[in-house]
Amino acid sequence: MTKALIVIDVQNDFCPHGALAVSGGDEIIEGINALMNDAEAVVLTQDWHPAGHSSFASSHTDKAPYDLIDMPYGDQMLWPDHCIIGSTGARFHTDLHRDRADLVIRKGYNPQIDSYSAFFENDQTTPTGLEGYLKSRGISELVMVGLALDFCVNFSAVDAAKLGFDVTVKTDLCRAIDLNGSLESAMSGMQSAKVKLA
Ligand code: VGL
Ligand code: ZN
Repeated sequence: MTKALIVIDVQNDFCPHGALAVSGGDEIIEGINALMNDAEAVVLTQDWHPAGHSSFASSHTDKAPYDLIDMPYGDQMLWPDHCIIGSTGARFHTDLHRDRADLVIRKGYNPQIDSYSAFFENDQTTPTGLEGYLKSRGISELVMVGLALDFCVNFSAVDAAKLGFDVTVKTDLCRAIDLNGSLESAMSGMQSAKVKLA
């Protein structure tokens, strides 16, 4: 089997001092760099939002970060402004060996739709192109790591499993946001989708 390492959103805004800091987000980078040697392909994802993105609480009146709103495609959690295109916060953490990437896939650039998953936007239908890239390279096995375990890693892993990839999430090389039980439901959702948790 040809294997790819998929590194989700190891960006400054998800690391300590970032706009949407995930606790311990920078602790996983050394281990992720080491794993890059074990895969035939390395894909990095980058959360990449225009200013005023619809997933930002600041884009709505009377809303605060972590409120839920109803979007045409379903529930959407609102976030602090983060990963704005071209900003320092959107850059990969400097310790990440980003020069090792075969492909960088950016997501969340559509102002009206958020995109947690590396495969589909949150409408669950608009593809990012990653499936085609991996399948045309003959890649069937994915190892996923990164930030945040309960949001972008979770959505990416479940979509990948539904698309027929053999998916393993290395949870020790992930960190979670863990809001209102989001970590627990992500773990059970990944298990039901036949994602391997290692
Ligand atoms: C993420 C919330 C908003 C993530 C991205 O990378 O998990 N979470 N945008
Ligand atoms: Zn985002």
